[in-house]
Amino acid sequence: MRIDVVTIFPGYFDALELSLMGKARDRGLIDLNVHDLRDSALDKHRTVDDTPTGGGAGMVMTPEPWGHALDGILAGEDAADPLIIFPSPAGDVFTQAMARELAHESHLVFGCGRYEGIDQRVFDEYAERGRVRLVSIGDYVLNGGEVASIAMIEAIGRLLPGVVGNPDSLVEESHESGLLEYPSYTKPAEWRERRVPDILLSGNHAAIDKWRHEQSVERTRRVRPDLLDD
Ligand code: JCK
Repeated sequence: MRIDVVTIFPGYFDALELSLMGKARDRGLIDLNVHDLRDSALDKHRTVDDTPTGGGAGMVMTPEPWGHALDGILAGEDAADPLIIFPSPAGDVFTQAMARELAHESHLVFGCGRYEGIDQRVFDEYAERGRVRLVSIGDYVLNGGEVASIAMIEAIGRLLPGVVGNPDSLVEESHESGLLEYPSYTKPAEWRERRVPDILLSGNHAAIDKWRHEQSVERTRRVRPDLLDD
């Protein structure tokens, strides 16, 4: 999968070089390209924002640098191939189901806004020329699209075949209980007078599976009853 990111803060994406994504990249599974939007600015001050037309607080990202940056990334691409994702508080909410869909894409482009957001005509232009989605990672306010893009890239990246070290963990997930995870334990069997539940030391795998399922259901009922509604 090819991933392009357009941002005024390329340094945020250094986090993706670490661990999981670094491996995926080394193995040629993810081709991540981070572009500094300011390199597409027209003036010597590399300006990317201006006052909101019609008035109001804050600044809005101007369309010209976005047009230049995105045209460069999309040059020579079939318009149907890349999917441009703009993280936005006004977007569809990102879910595991959406991550699974996006993991089938061959080329994702993340456009990271800042300030009060991006001039509407940028979305309109690229939606007319190809595929565009506005996506939110949840109902809280961030300062820009970078952290949202990193969360989405990590969630999508770990679903690509060969990315996660232990494929069993994805097989388990793919059973898709829709439940929260059961509590996990490792060695030692006793720590600060806290024992690992006896059942997990019993060697009875049917009983362990049943116990874990019950723990998942109980935890979901307590913390996220909305997940049990369907
Ligand atoms: C992209 C700029 C900052 C902050 C105005 C929004 C009522 C507009 C996001 N889950 C998420 N939360 N925030 C973002 C996100 C924030 C962004 C940008 C994504 C670009 N900002 C900003 C406040 C507003 N308010 C609610 C008015 C922009 C995602 N994904």
